[in-house]
Amino acid sequence: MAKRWARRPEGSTWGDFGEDDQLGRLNLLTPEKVRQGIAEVREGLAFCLSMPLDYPGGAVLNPTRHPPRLSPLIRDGCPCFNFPLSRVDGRNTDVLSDDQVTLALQYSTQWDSLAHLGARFDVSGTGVEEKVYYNGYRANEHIVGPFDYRDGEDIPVEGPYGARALDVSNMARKAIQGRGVLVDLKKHFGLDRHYVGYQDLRRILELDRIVIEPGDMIVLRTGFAEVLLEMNRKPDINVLKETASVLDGRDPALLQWVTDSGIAAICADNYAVEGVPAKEASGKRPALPLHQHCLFKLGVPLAELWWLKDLADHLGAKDRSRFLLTAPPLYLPGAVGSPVTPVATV
Ligand code: UVW
Repeated sequence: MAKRWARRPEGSTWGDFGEDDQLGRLNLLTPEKVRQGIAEVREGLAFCLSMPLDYPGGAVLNPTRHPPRLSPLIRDGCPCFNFPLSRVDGRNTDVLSDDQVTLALQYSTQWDSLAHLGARFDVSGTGVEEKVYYNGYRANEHIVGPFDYRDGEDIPVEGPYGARALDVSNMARKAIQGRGVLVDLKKHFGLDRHYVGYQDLRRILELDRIVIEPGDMIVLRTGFAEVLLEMNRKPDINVLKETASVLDGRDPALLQWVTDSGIAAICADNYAVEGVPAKEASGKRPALPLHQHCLFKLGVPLAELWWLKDLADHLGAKDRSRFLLTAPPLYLPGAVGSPVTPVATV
């Protein structure tokens, strides 16, 4: 197959894992890395790292993402909840409930796949920018939505819509398991909003004697989800905007650390891992610089709104940071994001 790109973004990993790679740094979750994760299981305790999926509540954190709507399936015109199967056959003794959900896939505890964010980039080397994603997969050809958004006109595109490459099904098949390393930002910065740059991170890793190796998944506890949970599905956006640490996506040294460290994924308990809005920057620039660096350039998936309090408190009390992390997304072909019920085992 011909390469999809003649030029790759500076500092990217495109092609490093293969011309048609769709996993990015998740390739570093090797059998050896899974064994390293399993070697961290000493107590046999498992922690659920998901919020209830009807949190944050409302459509306040992101006005386009609404809470899940559950409803009974309809069976022979009747809502199938507590449905007596004697209506099908008088001899049946069963009572059946069966349901469905309309769910914004990134509403709550979630993964961003590599199809979540791309960029305009001159992949062909012709001087014309195209809309592309990790490893040169293209908007409208591989990531297909109802419109080809051109400057000045929106051209309808035929469905079916969804991601035909880089979607979460790649991550599900990979089964995302390996060594997680918890970094407790809340312990150092408290619950006030703080943009964490490379110097902050380096200092915390040193102070807490945390060693991160290539292929590890870094898991950042900021305390954001803890404040959110206390709001009991009625989030106060004015408080949340000022709550907890976020990574500073405009810090080039931090982005370089993500590159150099070889981490396979970044997971956090806050809204978007990085600060949204990102710090001011002039000229043409990404609105979500860490997303662009990780999802588009490096192939490092991001995970957000995880529940990390119980794990962080436990590891902190034991002076530990490493654990076995198991976090496959839904095996839902075409989806660009996915709810996840991550499990930490220590
Ligand atoms: C944004 O799109 C702002 O963040 P997320 O990664 O939650 O989708």
